[in-house]
Amino acid sequence: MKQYNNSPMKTTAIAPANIAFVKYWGKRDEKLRLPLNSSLSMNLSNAHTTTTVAFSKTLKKDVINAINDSFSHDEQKRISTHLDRIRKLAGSTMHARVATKNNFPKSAGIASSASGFAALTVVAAHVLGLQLSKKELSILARQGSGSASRSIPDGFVLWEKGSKRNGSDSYAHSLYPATYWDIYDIVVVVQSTAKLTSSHGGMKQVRTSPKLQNRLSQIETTITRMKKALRDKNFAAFGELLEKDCLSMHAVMQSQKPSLEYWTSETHAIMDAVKNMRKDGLPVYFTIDAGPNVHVIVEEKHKSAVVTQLKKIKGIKMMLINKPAKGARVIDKHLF
Ligand code: 2P0
Repeated sequence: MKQYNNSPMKTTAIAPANIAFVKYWGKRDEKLRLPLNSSLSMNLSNAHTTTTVAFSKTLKKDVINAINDSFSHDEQKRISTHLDRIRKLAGSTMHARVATKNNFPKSAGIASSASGFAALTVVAAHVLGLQLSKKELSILARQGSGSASRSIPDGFVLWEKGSKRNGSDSYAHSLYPATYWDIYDIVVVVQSTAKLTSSHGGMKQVRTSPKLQNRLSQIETTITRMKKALRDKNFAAFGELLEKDCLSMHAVMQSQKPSLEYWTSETHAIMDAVKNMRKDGLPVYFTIDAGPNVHVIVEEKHKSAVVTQLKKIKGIKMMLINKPAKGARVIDKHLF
């Protein structure tokens, strides 16, 4: 790990959100955000965070500004704590001015912690002159938010759970670049209110689920099969695996104490519509995160037919169409 002497005073980075095809749900170490299982995801082209950071000797504390949005006190603290990790690595005591902006509306229900902490990690490390590898950046981003580790590498990504207690082997790497496969994630937004239980809070209760061990015992096999389906671009095999893993994670959530039930009647209606489209010969699959919105996964050649069918469902607020995207990177268009 080297430090440049003439590091820039101000830097900006952009990072995508991601959708997990094999989900992360549960930690073996809270503080280091080490997961119970490996997970596999795709970066999203139409949902990203841009963050500009400047460090200054004159600032008495971090000044954090969310453009078109606001951060709670706890969110500001979490960002400062993450900056502390990066300052410590760089041997710096300077505070930062931070501006951050999501291109997707908060109401889209897409978690911004993955794109947010990936962008913050890349920009702060760069502006403090740290020369970190993608692996080191992913490990660092993971400590801000687990899923942020997956927004560092490009395209289709595997986050290895690792086995070391210090987390030095729990990081994400790219399986294939964004251009590898023309598949789309149509985020079907049905609800725009903030969720009642955060992922972090929900995961704390994961061990109360009697279904957890069964899920964990299958997950390495699921990942091996999904990697094969990806390698072969076998969309049907890939889709069946991603749907099965989504249902397995939600079975764990629903059987936790207290039970976590994120689905609404609209969620069920979209799941049914996807199954019906399949019956009618359209290859299309769904996955759902810790919320009611449905991610509909389809190959490019069937995208418009699927969008047409989805538009007929009542209660849909909007659709965000994403293809695979590059990971976090420095850009030269600053927010201040
Ligand atoms: C995932 N989720 O794999 C799963 C699916 C939610 C459901 O990763 O506590 O916000 O910051 O490590 O990263 C959300 O987890 O949780 C998540 P923390 P994070 O995408």
